[in-house]
Amino acid sequence: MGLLLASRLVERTFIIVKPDAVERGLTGQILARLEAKGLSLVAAELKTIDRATAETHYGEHAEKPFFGDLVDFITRSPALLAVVEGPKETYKVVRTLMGATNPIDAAPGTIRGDFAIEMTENLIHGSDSPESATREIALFFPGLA
Ligand code: IDP
Ligand code: MG
Repeated sequence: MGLLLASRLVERTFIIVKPDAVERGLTGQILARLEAKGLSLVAAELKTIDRATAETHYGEHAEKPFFGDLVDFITRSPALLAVVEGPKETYKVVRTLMGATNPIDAAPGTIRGDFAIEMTENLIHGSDSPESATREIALFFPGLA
């Protein structure tokens, strides 16, 4: 009974260890931080994201001036796509570990604060809400949804 109840508290979110991180050999360190925090890997795949999928994933930014550069960047070489889970508010746990979007503003101790220095190359994506997590997991890991 207790175990059954506990299992319902599991929440999943979606991350991308972006091409810059894979190119720089930071994948292991980034995943290690998420695991050390207490999150578990549910699925992971190293692949080059195709343009259409990138445009869907970043659809909220389609009208922004940096959209073309963002799609070029996220599709330029393999990225590590992954689903992680934790006991609650997993998306928020990941966002806290990531740090601010602009690495200039990201606090020391965060992934972006410690390893990145400029936009757009900020190493990691994490879903920004449970709803975004559901949408993004369905886009990248349809078998899990
Ligand atoms: P997030 O990754 O922290 O959720 P978003 O605002 O969703 O940030 O932006 C998505 C990605 O687009 C960022 O991670 C970054 O790579 C890129 N980006 C965001 N704002 C800018 C900008 O003003 N110039 C260039 N790239 C940007
Ligand atoms: Mg975002």
